[in-house]
Amino acid sequence: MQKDTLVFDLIQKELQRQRNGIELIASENFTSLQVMQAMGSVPTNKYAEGYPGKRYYGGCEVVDEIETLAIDRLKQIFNLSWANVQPHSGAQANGAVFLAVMRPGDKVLGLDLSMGGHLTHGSPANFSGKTYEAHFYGVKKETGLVDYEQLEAVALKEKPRMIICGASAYSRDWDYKRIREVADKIGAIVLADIAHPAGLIAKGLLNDPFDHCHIVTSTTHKTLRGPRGGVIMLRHDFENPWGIKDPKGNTRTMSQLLDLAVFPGTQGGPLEHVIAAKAVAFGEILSDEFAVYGKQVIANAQAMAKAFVSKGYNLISEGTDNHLMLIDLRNKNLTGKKAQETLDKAHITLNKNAVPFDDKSPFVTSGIRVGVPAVTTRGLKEADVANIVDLIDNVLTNADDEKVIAAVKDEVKNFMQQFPLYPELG
Ligand code: DSN
Repeated sequence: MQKDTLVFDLIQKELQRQRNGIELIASENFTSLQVMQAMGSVPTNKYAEGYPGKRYYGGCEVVDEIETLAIDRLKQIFNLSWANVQPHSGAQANGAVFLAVMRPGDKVLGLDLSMGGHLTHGSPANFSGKTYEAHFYGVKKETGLVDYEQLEAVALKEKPRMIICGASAYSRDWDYKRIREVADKIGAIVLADIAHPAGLIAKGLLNDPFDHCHIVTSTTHKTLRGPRGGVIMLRHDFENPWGIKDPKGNTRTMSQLLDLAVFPGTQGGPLEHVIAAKAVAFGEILSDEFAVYGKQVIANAQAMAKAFVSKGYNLISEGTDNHLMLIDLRNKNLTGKKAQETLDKAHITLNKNAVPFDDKSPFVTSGIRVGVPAVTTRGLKEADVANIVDLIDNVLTNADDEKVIAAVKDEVKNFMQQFPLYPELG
């Protein structure tokens, strides 16, 4: 068959875009070449509904080994008793947790999307807000920090079956112990969605949620630097508090409920080529090199935050503990939309983002979210990210000057040539 040049030319074009630009979307990263090679490999041809040793198809002996390796490595990273590596995404992982823990109409309590939360934590636009009764906590206006008093007050009033912690746009660490104490007062399950900071938690650089939160989910492609996908994890398995039994009358444990909720509950055949790539990424995370990466992510984020503050940018919570920062642009007379679009022209990629108590719509927003996992993978250090802040500031203070923007675009391309991306791909 002829090579599909139309598609492969576009893939080549995307490689050049990634090489020539500065990638600051907080949820993106660059996988290793071997993670990508595993993704583009023959397990994609295999149907394997079920779990290792218990499949609905023949010929699963090799993918059983692949999936078992991925599970074992993930268990080693986070010191787990059980893990499911089949969720196709973080949203699928959260969907399966809802199915395992909640019944339609049950109450859930999550961080409000407009305060940094996630769609799957109860947003009315998402299955989680349509199927369940969602309640929210936020951040404090004065500090930008999670309002744990509000969380507790809403939890005690509404008595949700599940409390979710975790965020998409929150730059500070979480007090998981405190959330569990609230949950224990009302018998709620705590789900920690660590999709954003998982790679930093993996190396002990942020608080560990696993002893306090009953269930933990994550994506695998953000700070974990693996293929796009999701996982569900338990450090401690436990009997389901609702006494749900199997047909033989045995009480199902939470791990069994979660396995059933992924397959057959919400997914069919697992993507074994992606699971192979997850196994590769998990192997990389177990290395000492990954700890060096994690520390550099935090050092870069802090250097970048400091550089923004020195140029008069208003950071929510005035800084960061993790890999990202959220910037309120109202004192710069810019919307998030305008900033994103203008920076895009200079090949600096980030996303507009609502800031807490935003007065603009989610399509416009007053802020931008900036993250460093991808540029850190490319080898940038503190001085380099401070230089990026200079470039961003130049674009944003000359947002209607096409000449300045074009000059910055050239500077960006030259600057990033010092940090080769996938040189093996030619
Ligand atoms: N889209 C992800 C992010 O950018 O944070 C969340 O799902």
